Amino acid sequence: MIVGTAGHIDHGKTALVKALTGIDADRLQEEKRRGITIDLGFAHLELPGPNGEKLRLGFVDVPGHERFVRNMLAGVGGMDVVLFIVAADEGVMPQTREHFDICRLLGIERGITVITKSDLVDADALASLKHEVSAFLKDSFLDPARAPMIAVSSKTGAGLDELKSALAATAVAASARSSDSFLRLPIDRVFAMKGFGTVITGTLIAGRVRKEDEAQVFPGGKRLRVRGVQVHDQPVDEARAGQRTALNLASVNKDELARGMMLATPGTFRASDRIDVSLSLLSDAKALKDRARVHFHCYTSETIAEVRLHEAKQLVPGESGFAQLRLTQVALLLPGDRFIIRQFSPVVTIGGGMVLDNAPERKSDIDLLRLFASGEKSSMLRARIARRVDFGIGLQALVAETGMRPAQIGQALGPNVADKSILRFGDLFLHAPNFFGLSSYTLEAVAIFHRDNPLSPGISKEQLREQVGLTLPKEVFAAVIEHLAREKKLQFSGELVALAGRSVTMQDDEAESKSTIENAFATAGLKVPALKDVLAGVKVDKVRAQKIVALLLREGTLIKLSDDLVFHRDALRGLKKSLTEQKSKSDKLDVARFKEMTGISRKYAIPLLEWLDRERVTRRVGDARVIL
Ligand SMILES: Nc1nc2c(ncn2[C@@H]2O[C@H](COP(=O)(O)OP(=O)(O)OP(=O)(O)O)[C@@H](O)[C@H]2O)c(=O)[nH]1
Ligand SMILES: [Mg+2]
Repeated sequence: MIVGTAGHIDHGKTALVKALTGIDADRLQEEKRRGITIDLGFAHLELPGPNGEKLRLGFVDVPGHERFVRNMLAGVGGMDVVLFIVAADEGVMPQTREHFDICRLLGIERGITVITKSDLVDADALASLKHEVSAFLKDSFLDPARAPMIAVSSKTGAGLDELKSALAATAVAASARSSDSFLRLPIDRVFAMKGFGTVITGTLIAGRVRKEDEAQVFPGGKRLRVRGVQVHDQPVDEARAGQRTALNLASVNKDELARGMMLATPGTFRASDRIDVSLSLLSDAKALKDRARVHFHCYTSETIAEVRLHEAKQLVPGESGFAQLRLTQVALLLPGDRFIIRQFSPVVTIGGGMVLDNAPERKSDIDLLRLFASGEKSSMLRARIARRVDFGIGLQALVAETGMRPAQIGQALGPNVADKSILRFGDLFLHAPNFFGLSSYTLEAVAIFHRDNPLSPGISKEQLREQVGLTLPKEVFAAVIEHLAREKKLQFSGELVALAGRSVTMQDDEAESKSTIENAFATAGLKVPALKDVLAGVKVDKVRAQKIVALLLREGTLIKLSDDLVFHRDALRGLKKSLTEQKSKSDKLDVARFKEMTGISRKYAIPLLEWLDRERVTRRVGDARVIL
């Protein structure tokens, strides 16, 4: 669990962390000198839980100064519980409001309101301040009706014990981050350590990381190896979600890494430069115009984004809507990630929201975004499949789009695959209506082919795929034609696809020509006529005559040895048979003896012998052949 501070400058955040943990989270020289926090500070504390268990809490202390809100934003993303701090002598101040807005917009669910410096005011003043703060927090996650409000003094120690037990109870009630999901670690510090090399730190927001693991850093995608893992300055075998984590990394230079990058499970995710989001504007912000530029903050990353509003020309203060953010710098973002936007200039927090889609289509669909926002997993997955229409979507891409584990996806889609509303081919998912649409389109394409090519027994699979759509994934096309074959709508013969039950339809003159050609070769034996002479004698035109020859070749009635040399199947069968019978008499066969035996000319003898070699009836040995 990560406990974080929030609140106005000088309200005693760092002093409180020190009073609770004994650790001074102001680690920079300049911070000590100026007496203010500039960047994130870290501490940790072990507390007895309400049921006697040991709670290990990591602390992130943030700066209150308005100029360092961006540093505050880099720390707040990993917080599970916030200590919301208001000084008793000052009450609600500008960054009290801004930090409160940020916590709300980020959807932080648990917290404790801590009134600090209670030693500086009397009981009456404290009571009226509590009243003021309660009114301020009304209806929020910190509303005193549901979250504790405790007055403390870091100076005298008053209220600290009460705060510790409230903290233990709150931490136990907060839901733990998932260690079972893929690793994501937003980097908040990078430094080089003598004898160690590059070290990064961050709050592990999801998954786990072990020594010797490989990880990938976004943006950039560089792969690195984890040499060592520490949690709260102690070496450990494994760090888990919700822990402050330091990693010693191999194969990377300090200069290649920076705050804002994210370490993740390798080979799983893609960085995006466009995200569809739900966006809320604070009620005291100015209206947000379509195409406005804003500062975008998510976890430790920040970049400039252009807002494209999906529903209106502007977003009114206090309202929410769907938008696309076009990021200047790509980032690894997943649905459910919360972010903050700040006005381009002057820089103040104006709103925030949630990532809904890291792989938007060219044109975003509001109904789809509404569905994504609802958070219902299996209908969200179905919609992600359906929007890829005929192409379907692979498991890998679904993982990258959702951050869900492959097994989780398989499980969530199980009922849909079972009732065949979603079809699964290997790792590819397709929406059933698209599949059936493709099937009837394919069937139609085959029918059209038959209509245009009555003398052809079928269309080749490759040609059919071109007809249906070359960009279609191979698996989808294969699944479609196999499905149609199972349904007995298509039949295959080798590479050819035909409508089931379909045979070549011939007109009378074509049928007559077919037998003329066949007879010419059947009666010629091995002394075959030239093909063109045979074709010259048929009734049909040249184009149709060629098609009939192609048909005879495909059927196997005629066999082609070279361009103008064609034999009837029976003649070649006879030749093979007589050669096999010759075998016992003499196993050597030269061209002269072959000619004498078959009575054919040299012109035909050579191609025939070569054909016999190919057919493994004979094998060439020097100038002669052996019969096999
Ligand atoms: N009397 C009194 N003084 C306090 C108490 N807590 C903090 N202070 C003083 O208030 C000043 C500011 O305290 P910090 O803890 O640095 O305040 P902060 O909220 O961390 O300030 P930033 O990090 O700069 O936003 C210091 O001089 C503290 O000694 C308290 O409970 N009682
Ligand atoms: Mg401080």
